[in-house]
Amino acid sequence: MSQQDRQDFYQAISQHSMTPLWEVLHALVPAKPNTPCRPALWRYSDVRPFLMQAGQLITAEEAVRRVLIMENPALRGQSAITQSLYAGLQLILPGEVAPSHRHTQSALRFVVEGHGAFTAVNGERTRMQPGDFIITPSWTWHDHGHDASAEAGEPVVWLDGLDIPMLRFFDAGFAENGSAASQPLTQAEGTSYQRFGTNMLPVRYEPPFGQTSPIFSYPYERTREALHQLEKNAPVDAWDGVKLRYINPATGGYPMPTMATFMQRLPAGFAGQPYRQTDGAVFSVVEGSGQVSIEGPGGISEFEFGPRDHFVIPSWHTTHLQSADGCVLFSFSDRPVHVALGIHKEERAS
Ligand code: 1HN
Repeated sequence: MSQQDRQDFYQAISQHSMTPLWEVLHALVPAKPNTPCRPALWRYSDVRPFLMQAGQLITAEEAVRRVLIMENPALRGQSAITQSLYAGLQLILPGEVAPSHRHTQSALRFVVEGHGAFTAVNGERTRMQPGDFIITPSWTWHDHGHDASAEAGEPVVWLDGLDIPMLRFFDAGFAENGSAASQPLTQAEGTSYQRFGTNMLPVRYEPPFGQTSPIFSYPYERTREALHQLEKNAPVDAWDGVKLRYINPATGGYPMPTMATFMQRLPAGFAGQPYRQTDGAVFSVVEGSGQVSIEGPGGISEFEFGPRDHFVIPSWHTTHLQSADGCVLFSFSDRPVHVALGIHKEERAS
């Protein structure tokens, strides 16, 4: 058989929508993860002026969600920061409303700057303060607003993390618009936190949001205090510094079925050991500054980061974190899915 015979054969079976496995086998089962994603950094000093310009171009109401999507440079046009995750920066201005809707995609908010905004989830509002981690569970009504006056109020910006590419992959997306711009409120602000957020649960606990955490706002104040005390009083991990994961308090598991969230403090002078993990992760810098080096098939990327910068570490890229002055980093990834499928892998080298 000649090469030409093979090509003719491929052509013939192609007419019947078939293709030979032996030509693609290596690419289908690579020796190690071979993501097309690249490391990338979005400096807030570059991004913020564009966000404020967007605020002049379109209202939150007209846009429905006024967001600048952070696209992985290797996945342009796909609204994806990794193969499975979406990330964007959303702006809401004093007096604005982002109207009520719901969808099967789960969302997380991480507040980047400003005061005066709130979000409502299934009839309860929570205020959004910088550093707060807030959840919109799958298929819950949600709208956002900003109730300060236009003169006194300030812009509020948050990071949106959604599992959009994952649900697109599964063809499992549904969405619906609300009948009113702002949903009716049926619970006092703080009710969920009081019920589920004080290391206690109602006696006859029924999960209000299925597999998603019943707490939908995790205030920064408490997280920050915990990290600072642990840095002073407990051993610091050589790879992560002081790193905690957010939990669903009813299960101890991840706060959402598709996304894990973390907050970590790198002490001043921290020079982290290298690690890699299969779950690509998106970072939001909360306080302080540092450097990250990210090595993958495309070479090494080195980023200097400061407050409100965002960066992405793709799957199985070797990462070192460093900080001369200390810093606090929020991050999220698709780890719960890796763990549920039994394919999560992490390597910590020294
Ligand atoms: C969405 O509902 C929000 O509720 C943000 O703030 C970003 C991106 C795609 C689809 C829905 C929000 C979104 C989104």
